[in-house]
Amino acid sequence: MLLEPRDFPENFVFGAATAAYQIEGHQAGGAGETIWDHFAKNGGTFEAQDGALACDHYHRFEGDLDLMADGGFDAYRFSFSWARLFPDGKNLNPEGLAFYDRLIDAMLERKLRPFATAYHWDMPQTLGAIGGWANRDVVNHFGDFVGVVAKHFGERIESLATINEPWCASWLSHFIGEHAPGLQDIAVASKTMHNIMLAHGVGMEAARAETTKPVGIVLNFTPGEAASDSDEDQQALALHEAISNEWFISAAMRGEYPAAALKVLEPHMPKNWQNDMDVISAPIDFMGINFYTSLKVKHQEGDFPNIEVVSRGLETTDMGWEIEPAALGRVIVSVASYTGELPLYITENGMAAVSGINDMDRISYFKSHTDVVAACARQYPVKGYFVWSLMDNFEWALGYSKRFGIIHVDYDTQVRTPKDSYHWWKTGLTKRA
Ligand code: IFM
Repeated sequence: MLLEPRDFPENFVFGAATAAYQIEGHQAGGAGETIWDHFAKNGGTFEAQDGALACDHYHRFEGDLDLMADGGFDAYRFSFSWARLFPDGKNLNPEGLAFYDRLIDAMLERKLRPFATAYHWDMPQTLGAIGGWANRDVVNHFGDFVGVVAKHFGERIESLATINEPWCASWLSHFIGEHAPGLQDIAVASKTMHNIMLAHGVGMEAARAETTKPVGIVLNFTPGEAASDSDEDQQALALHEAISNEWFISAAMRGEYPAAALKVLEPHMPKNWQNDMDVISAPIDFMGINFYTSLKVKHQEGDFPNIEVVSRGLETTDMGWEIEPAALGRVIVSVASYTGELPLYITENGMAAVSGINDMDRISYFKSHTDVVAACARQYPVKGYFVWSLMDNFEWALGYSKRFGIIHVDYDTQVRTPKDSYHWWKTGLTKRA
């Protein structure tokens, strides 16, 4: 049941991941209102909770980084808050720059390699108010933000991902309506599905102009299987795959959107979207894979998208997500069929649990998933793995009700307590020395 680092290739990177809005505490340091503050205020989150204080990482990052370094991790995957750096979407906040200077210096002092993400969902509300990702101007503001990040921090970070999980920032937020801004509008959602990928492309250009470090994107994958061989169930599966998984990787790697999804989305997409595909598919240096779960789907009568998720009776996490480690292997094989020799990183993997400090269930989750990663890394260019998450944090629409951390956070006192899973990682990783 132990982590065996010698099962992984030499120089394999082990890290822990977080995201700015989920941990920093947005009330500090002159950050602007984000689309999530706005969404929370309007009842979009559990008990209207928001990221105003979160884990107060803004003031406590040194202790958090000490825990990570002491746990034997090599790298920290973090994100730059857009609304901290550009509170109104347009003007730079020097306090924001100074904060990330301190944070990156503190990582480097501890020999933690900084793996950065530009957009992990904290869009300034001023830009949300003009349509967010449905408005092409916002894409240009995003390019300016990435340019500043790459210019100021570019040579001190290990790599920069433009966008984290574009499916969540587009479909989940504008069609399913679970994430900010909470819309359920196919016309708006279709525009965001394209514009978020254009933002990736524009972000790539802006970053390339300012840094020589690797630049890429982080996608989430939820592979499906069909409930039966019937045409209807197979179609449900094809649509699920096209919208959730293939849309983003196919655009970034091949400059094409999958036909099954395009058929539905195209009537609503921005005019002349085809002209953007070269920008969207400009070469990247790495691909990040976020993986949590897989699904069985069947046809559902009624409204589009006519997909019902059916239980396979597998064990579930506290998110209700079924646990199928082998599906991570299928994702790696499928991603590599698009990316070839490009370095791949498992940029997020982990589980929400109610088990508290003695989180044996989380240890089994990590063990079963890292075994799959180790096996795949013998055949595919998988270069690293990041635990989601370093510590309990603001789980978006579910507020603080779900705990993904390997470190427990008491939100009343901000006391951090490493869980058994933290010690499991530490025992495995420190063997390497
Ligand atoms: O907490 C999120 C993270 O921000 C993005 N990926 C999935 C995690 C768990 O839901």
